[in-house]
Amino acid sequence: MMITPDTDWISNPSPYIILSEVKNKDVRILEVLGLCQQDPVNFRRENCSCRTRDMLSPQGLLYKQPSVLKGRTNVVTVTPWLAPIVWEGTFNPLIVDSIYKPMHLSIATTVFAVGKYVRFLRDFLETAEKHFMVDFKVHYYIFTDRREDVPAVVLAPGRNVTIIPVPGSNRWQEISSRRMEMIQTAIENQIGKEADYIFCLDVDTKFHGRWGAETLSRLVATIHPGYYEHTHEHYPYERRPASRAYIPAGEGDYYYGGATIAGYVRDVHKLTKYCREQLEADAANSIEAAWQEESHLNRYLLYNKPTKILSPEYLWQDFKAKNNEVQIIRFSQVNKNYAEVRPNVKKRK
Ligand code: UD2
Repeated sequence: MMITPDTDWISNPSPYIILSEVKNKDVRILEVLGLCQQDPVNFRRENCSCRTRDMLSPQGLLYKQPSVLKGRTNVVTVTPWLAPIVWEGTFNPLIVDSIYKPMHLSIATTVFAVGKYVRFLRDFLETAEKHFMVDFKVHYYIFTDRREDVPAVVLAPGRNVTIIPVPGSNRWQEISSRRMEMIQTAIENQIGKEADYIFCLDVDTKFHGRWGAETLSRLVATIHPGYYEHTHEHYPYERRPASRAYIPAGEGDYYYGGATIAGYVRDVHKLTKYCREQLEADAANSIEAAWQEESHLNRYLLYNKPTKILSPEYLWQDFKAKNNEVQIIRFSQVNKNYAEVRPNVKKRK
């Protein structure tokens, strides 16, 4: 059975790699073997190949020897399901870059700038060019209803922008939630054919420090800066059983922010599709989860554990004072006048 030049899929079945490569009869054999699932998106083989790449590090690279005994002690750096939690001091950028930069990965980055939020785009893009996935091919997908207000920002070679027109809305909750559906559709139409990884980011933000390949993984979530010191009974989970985002008391890991979701394109596609379906099911029952798509995201991630978690260094809020755990703020939500920028107002968390 001729399937793929590498055999990693056997130990780590990856149906999307297989589907695009094999002839119909091989797909049938794989279905019988339980290795093949149908998916609406025809992901190219090379889009998914990142998982099978070797972690090659060049000979002669000199760096501080990693220790088995010494490391960060004032924060937890691994989850109970053994996913890393990325903090300053847990990775060596030199090693990470030496492994990932030669892979020539394509990184899709979605950002929504609808209505007055278009004003945040310039700072977002300019600071991203300084700090975000520097030296990688980054394709920004800007979803906006104000194409004419998208600023011209000089991008480094290999980086480009596509503007995707979207309708406005008079409810900010709808704009924020609808991102799930629109990202899902954009992956199916375009991003799935182009990118290895995808980052979905809030626009009312700025980068302040390195955000590099240490953030790459299959399914990446970020701990919300407002709740990392709290236990789950204090999380703003959706607590009404009538909502599809419901999380019963007693359950919970971390509270994840809706501002940064990332991973392999196919895994983020699965997540956005799930959230979109749950949002629609809630809407059909005239219910809106406490924090819209973020509530559905938190439910999804409770039962579909992320493979890597970004610490609050990767999602801070400008109004919060820096503290001992957070040695560097890499990405932060700017202070905004909610009453002024939103078409309708709701108190922030
Ligand atoms: C939180 C989340 C956000 C989202 C929201 C709940 C963090 C730090 N932020 O932020 O990701 O989950 O709760 O729905 O975790 N937008 C527009 N135009 C608008 C309104 C929103 O373009 O009029 C877009 C924009 O990209 C913005 C994003 O939607 O960054 C989220 O909206 P927000 O920043 O107003 O939501 P916020 O601050 O409550």
